[in-house]
Amino acid sequence: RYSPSSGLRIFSSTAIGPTFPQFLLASASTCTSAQRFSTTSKYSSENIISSPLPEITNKFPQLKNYSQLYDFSLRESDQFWGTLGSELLQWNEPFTTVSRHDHKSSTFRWFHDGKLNAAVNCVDRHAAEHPDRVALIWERDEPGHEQRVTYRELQEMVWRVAGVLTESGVSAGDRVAIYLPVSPVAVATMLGCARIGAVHSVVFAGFSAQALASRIQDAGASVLVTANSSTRGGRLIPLQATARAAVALCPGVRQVFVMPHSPQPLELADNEVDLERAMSAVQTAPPPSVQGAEDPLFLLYTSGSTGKPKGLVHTTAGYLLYAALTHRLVFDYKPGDVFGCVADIGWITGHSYVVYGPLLNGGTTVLFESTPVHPDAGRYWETVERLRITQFYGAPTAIRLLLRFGDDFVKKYDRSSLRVLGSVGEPINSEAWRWYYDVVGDGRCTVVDTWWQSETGGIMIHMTVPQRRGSGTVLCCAVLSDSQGKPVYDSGATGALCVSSIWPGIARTIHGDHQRYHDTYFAPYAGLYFSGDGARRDDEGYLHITGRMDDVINVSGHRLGTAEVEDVMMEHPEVSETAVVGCPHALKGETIFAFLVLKENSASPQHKIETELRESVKHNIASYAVPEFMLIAPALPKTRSGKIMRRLLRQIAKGNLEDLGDTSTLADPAAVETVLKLYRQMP
Ligand code: 6R9
Repeated sequence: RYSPSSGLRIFSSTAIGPTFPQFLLASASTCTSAQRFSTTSKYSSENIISSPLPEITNKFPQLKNYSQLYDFSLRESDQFWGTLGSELLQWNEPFTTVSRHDHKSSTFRWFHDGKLNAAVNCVDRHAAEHPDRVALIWERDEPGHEQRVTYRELQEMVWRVAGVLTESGVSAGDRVAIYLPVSPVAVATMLGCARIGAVHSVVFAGFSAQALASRIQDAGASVLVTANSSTRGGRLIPLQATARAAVALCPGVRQVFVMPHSPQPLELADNEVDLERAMSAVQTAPPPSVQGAEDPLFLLYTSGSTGKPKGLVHTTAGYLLYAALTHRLVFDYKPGDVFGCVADIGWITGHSYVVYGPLLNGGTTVLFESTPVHPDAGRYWETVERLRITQFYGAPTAIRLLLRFGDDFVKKYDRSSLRVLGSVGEPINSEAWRWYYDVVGDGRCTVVDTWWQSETGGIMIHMTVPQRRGSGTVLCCAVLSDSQGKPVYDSGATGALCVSSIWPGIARTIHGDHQRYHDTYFAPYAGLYFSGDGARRDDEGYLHITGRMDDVINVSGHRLGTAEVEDVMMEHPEVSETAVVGCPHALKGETIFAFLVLKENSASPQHKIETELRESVKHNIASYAVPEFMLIAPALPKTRSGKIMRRLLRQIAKGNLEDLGDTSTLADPAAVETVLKLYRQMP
């Protein structure tokens, strides 16, 4: 029996770690993994993922099926990862030690005495073997203008960017900020950094100048790479203007490279250089820098539960191995495939499954610059037909949007090239899952829901339909933990979603704040990595993700800390208190509801203040962070110790006005009555 109704589920046999022997789980489960792997249903698929990989099975011939391999990966972790590390990556100096972890200080190291170069692994080794294979297909904003870049061409681009950066004084360990649309030059810049050992920090090109500036400052980047503008969904986005406003706040930036991305002639200020020109002037490519396995490869900022975004640090070999392996396993990648992940490179999904995973595997990857509805709701599927995409990887928010436009936009395009449909970023609801499976995939493709995070580097849990043959699921060990950090295996149990061992792709630290890294991920549950998500185990032992347990909300698959929005609104001179919560939204998954209290002396009309607040959030963070609802009240409900009762506000924002739970700890019950009254008056 399989019901796709509750988002992601995983095989429970995969949901254990080396520290928690399998029998613990088996005792709570009535059905063996062998039975589970053989389950069939309406949603079972003939066209199943056929992993394990030959690379793995050849190395471990004694392992007969996936679940044996999985157990082995936990029991003999170093042997497993060590073999794959030598097999899938090209090393300048081989490693002698697979893992060396210090749990007390949350210091984790993989392959630490090995040496390699990430760009060589992604590009040069493939350019040597199959120079004319297409590495990138740039699907530009306007359909029908795709551009193909072969491995030889990408190699030359990477060399040239590396040359430009070296000539401008960037060297190994320096941070380079990238504020570019999804494009070949963005990929070449990421890898150009990697070639010379510089650390890239890609900032989503939808972020505001303020948000860009704070990320540049936190990273200590001295160079920024941007474009004059870009177009998305037919709309011009003035990147250079935003970049200038950001750089004005960052005295540490000495040079800005501007890619002429749109046809308008470039206008350059003193500190700006035409990137294209600089690239063509490069005479010799700098040699690849031989990097330590644990040298940082990139920084990526993500929201946490406090106001300040965290600069996650991903290091070289472990991240690369994990991205490469999960890309092959989860998506059943085979040579000749055209991999279509439509994420922006500004997010971890773009890093791991637009850029690193597919290129490490010598694959062809699509760079999707447009939106799901430009010029109409058939865009994804028209692109699938034209580019013959074999794996499509997108977000539930887009699927929910598209299904409203009806089936015709899908059916008029040939989707016979597709084998796998992936979902990422948020829970996929039942309606969206069915439509993805039945309509987009014609009931023929494997739908794979993937749970992971910026912190994990790659996919941690994946659920396909129940399969006939044992096939790939997770290579890590997700466990459900109770509040004491004890794993729970009972059906119906809810708890914190944790990981019980250290995998190669985990972010190693938060830039400049290792204590925060330790406190956020390892302090809450001793001996476990805490994801911040909650989960429930069902009768069959599958885990269902129930959502964030902290003050992080998920708007259209974008992570956003409520404190980030509150911090911005508190800057308004007439605001004295704010509480931002998430509330369910049919398309976006969650949307933002802001409760506000104004200062006593506030004299401006409320609608004016609201407009100013919206502008300010857009200006300081990004458009997707702008609250959809605002409620200005004379006071917010607080506990006697003075804490805003967010739980209560979450209920109100959801419209659950009757069942507000225990309000006995409220300092002033009248405050909640007034908030309720105002809520009922909202349009
Ligand atoms: C890859 C990515 C991570 C958070 C994560 C969780 C949510 C991601 C999910 C999912 C339910 C899935 N999330 N995938 N929730 N089902 N398949 O999205 O990284 O931007 O860091 O967000 O997204 O809450 O903790 P990131």
